Amino acid sequence: MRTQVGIVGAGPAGLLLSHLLYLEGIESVVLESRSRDYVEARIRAGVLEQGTVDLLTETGVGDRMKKEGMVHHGIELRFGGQGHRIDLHELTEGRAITVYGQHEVVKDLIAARLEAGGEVIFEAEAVDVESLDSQNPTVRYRKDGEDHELRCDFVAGCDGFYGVSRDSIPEGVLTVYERRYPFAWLGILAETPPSSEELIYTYHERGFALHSMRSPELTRLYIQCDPDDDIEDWSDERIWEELHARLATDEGWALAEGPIREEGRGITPMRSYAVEPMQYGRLFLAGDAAHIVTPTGAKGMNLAVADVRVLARALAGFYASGQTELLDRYSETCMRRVWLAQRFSWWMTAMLHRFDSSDEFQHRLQLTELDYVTSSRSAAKTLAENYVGLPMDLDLGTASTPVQGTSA
Ligand code: RFL
Ligand code: PHB
Repeated sequence: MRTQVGIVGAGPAGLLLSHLLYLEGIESVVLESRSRDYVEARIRAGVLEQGTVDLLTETGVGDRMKKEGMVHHGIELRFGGQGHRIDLHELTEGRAITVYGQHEVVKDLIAARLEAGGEVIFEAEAVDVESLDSQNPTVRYRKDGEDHELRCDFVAGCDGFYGVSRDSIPEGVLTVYERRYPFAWLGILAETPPSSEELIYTYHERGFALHSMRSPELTRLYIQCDPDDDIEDWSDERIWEELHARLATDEGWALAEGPIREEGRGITPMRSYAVEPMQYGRLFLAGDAAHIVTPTGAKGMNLAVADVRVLARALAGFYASGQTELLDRYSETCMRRVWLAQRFSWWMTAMLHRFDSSDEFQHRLQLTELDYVTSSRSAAKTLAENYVGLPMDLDLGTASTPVQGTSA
């Protein structure tokens, strides 16, 4: 089989890339190791930046998101038994975030691709990407117990952190940047209406907790736990007890309980990771295949979207004129946003998690950081402009383009 762009992975990065290329008249084939049902049910991210929402809307895949997504104009930071609202809307001249599950975005993109006659091959596991420095890179994959080859002009490695694309790059090419943290997140999805209209990020002596949501009937909750914890050791009672303790306020705020669904229950280790460059020959890495940010800044999926936006534009430039200028700058262009997101995610993580419970100095510093960020307008503005997402025109310029851009 032959196509112009072979895409490995049908997560947000791979599917959106295929959709954007289609709009540019460029053919692609998406290979996905899992089934359609599996990827459409996988509970992951929930917060879409303004720029992500705008892109999905402008490219015709935002109808359901507009109806079912929940627009949020603020978030709460909770510590010392008190809540403090960060007014994202007011601090960023009218920008906002939208709470809409990643699997819903995935469903919408799959539907759009299939409706347009696009090729998404499920249960097709890429095993290798070859001939990357030739004009005809090839993805070898297995489907129904048989070996197949997909020959392409370019390959997009959108196969997430555990995919095969990154490992196909010869040793010594990539510089790896990594940081691991001494904690993880335990996440649950509970069948109960959210107890607050907005997201609540809590710092507590017992550790971080996050109140989020998926719909008016479903609450998404996370607690900091030990990375070596076994999910079996976390009974429903223990999870609720910890959530109540960490999210409690002096005013007696009440957290509604509900049955915990099995889907979405899990422990995710915290990690920051990036490789550079995001390209080797005719292979381009995008999304989690190239970088992982800690989820505290809600940036992972949004970065995946920003990467493929840059890649689609660069590929469109190549097919229109034969020029490789934008493709050559792909990694450099993406890495600026990646590092800005790494910095913000790391900062949010450092401010909101309990590191060493015996380190009182650290604890007081974190409380002071929270005090500052919730009482200084400039500090709150810094948080807000990063949280709603740095402007998309960041990816058009050079390293000197201001991060506080003009696009609203
Ligand atoms: P994905 O979504 O992992 O998709 C990769 C796809 O590739 C497939 N695959 C292969 N296919 C073929 N052959 C192979 N050999 C393959 N190997 C893998 C996989 O099955 C999969 O379908 O990567 P992508 O597209 O780069 O998207 C990235 C996002 O999924 C990720 O960054 C976010 O989920 C991170 N994240 C969050 N991001 C946000 O923007 N906002 C949030 O609120 C947010 N919260 C989160 C998160 C991630 C979390 N976890 C579970 C890691 C909360 C959590 C708890
Ligand atoms: C989520 O709703 O899954 C979510 C929200 C905010 C985060 C991370 C995850 O920072």
